[in-house]
Amino acid sequence: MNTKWWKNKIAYQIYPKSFYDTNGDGIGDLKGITAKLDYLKDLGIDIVWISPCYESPLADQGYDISDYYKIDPVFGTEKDMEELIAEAKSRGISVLMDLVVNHCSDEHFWFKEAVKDPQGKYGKYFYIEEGKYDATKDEYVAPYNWRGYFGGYAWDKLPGSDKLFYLHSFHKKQPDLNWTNPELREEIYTMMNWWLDKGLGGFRIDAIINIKKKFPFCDYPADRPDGTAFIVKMVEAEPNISKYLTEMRDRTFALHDSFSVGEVFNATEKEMDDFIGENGFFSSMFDFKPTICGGSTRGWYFNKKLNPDDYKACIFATQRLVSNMGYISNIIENHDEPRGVCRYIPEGGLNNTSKKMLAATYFFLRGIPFIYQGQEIGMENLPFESMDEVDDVSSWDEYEHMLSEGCTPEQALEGVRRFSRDNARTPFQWTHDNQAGFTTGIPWLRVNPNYININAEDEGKDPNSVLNFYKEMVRVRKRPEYEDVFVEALVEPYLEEEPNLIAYYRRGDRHSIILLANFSDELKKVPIKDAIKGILLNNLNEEIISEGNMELMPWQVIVAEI
Ligand code: TEU
Ligand code: CA
Repeated sequence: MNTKWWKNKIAYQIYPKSFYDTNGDGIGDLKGITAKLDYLKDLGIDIVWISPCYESPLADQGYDISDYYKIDPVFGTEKDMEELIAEAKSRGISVLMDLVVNHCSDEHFWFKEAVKDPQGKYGKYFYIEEGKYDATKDEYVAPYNWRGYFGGYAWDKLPGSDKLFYLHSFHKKQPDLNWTNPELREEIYTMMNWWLDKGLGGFRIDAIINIKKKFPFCDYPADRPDGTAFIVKMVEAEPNISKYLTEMRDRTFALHDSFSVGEVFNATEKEMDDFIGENGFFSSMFDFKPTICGGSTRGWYFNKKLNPDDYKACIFATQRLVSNMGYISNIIENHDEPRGVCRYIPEGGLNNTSKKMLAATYFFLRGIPFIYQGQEIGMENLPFESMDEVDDVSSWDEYEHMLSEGCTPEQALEGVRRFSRDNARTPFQWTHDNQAGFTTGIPWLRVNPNYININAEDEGKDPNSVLNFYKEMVRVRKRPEYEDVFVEALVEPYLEEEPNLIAYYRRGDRHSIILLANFSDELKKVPIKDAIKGILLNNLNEEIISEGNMELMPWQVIVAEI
């Protein structure tokens, strides 16, 4: 069974902690999501991915799960989840949960048992190894020099032992699960099917590439003065992940005709087909090319400021690579990234017109468009005033790293302002009332002070708002008679060499379109060879079409039928 029911859908990511709080504790909850389903329906959303809401000590905001079968009380109950799935379904919306199975929490029963008996059944659910004996210190130190995603050694002492270490690619409260163990894999498939049987539409699969490990374990060449090597070097040294992912697909997704979207950073070009081709491991995976672009190993402060041509090169490279082999999922941001409008719109050019332009540019690419909560109202980064306002573990690690690379505290804070994950985690701005209408209490993370101007309620009433532009984009993209062009047709870049212009054709069997986006504050005259049959979308009120040319105003985007 593989009906690809999802290929013409619009998806939306919810970060539950920050979406909508119904009981005044300052933390968003499942009832809050259910309460806002009509808002999502009105926006035209078909698929909702909810970041983790399972039982968790929240060391990494729920990406550390202590019981996969339970909902954390802070978010609600299992019954709330069932209600949410049913209410969504009655509005034609499928719910995806977040599948976090590279690791669990150190407070999970499995890990607690492993600590009690490292040699026993549950010890084999994790990677537990004897440390290296360091004679100068007369103690055991990490067995290998791997550095985790959040900084520091990826190996920590197993509680109660002075010799044994366990592996954690992420936070030390997130021990890696041992995928070589068939018993562990069975547990995971059983759990997935239990949730899928409840009527989930599928899963977003977290950090999945990390389940592959290169054996035998060894040290890797250090890439920081402390002698550590980024753990990704080990992951990338092992080419093969197909055994586990094929098994997972056949034992779970395939049985339910689910939609599955992988968080995959490191797939090579020739692996694309394995991942999202006709018989791929997943239905789709995210395009992270623009996310990764410009990154520096020296830390966020040193990342390149992207210009529109960098962004263009990324999105077109992915479109060429995927072609019609499968469906990529397109994003401008998520809960791990700063707001897309602050990243891809050139400095000084941020306004409602340019926000709409960026939106249309990515939204009409071939693939599944994902909107991250708040993106549709034009939410922006938080202007952090000091590190005291930062909650995220990864931002703290980056901050320290930037200092060690010679940044002043002010420069390191600047890096955090540009890239902190908390930029996208601030509470959703529902209204211009106190705390942006997100909570009646004190929100767990500061509300962006711009909620007075940027909020869903006011934008709903303003025909020229970013929100209403998103609604219009969704309407255009979902017109059933245009499926040949918006779902199937390939993206053909146009005038690719023209600076600050992003333009592409999509030619379907019945309809064809051209998209033109002027990523600059200057007028731009673009030669057009085709007769324009109609304008499907425009972020400004007029279009200037003359003999063989289209004149674009600053930050204008036009989708025209040809
Ligand atoms: O992220 C996986 C990932 O590869 C991270 O390195 C990501 O790039 C990081 O957030 C950068 O700061 C996933 C989740 O999306 C993330 O929220 C979790 O923290 C992580 O897995 C661990 O579960
Ligand atoms: Ca709450």
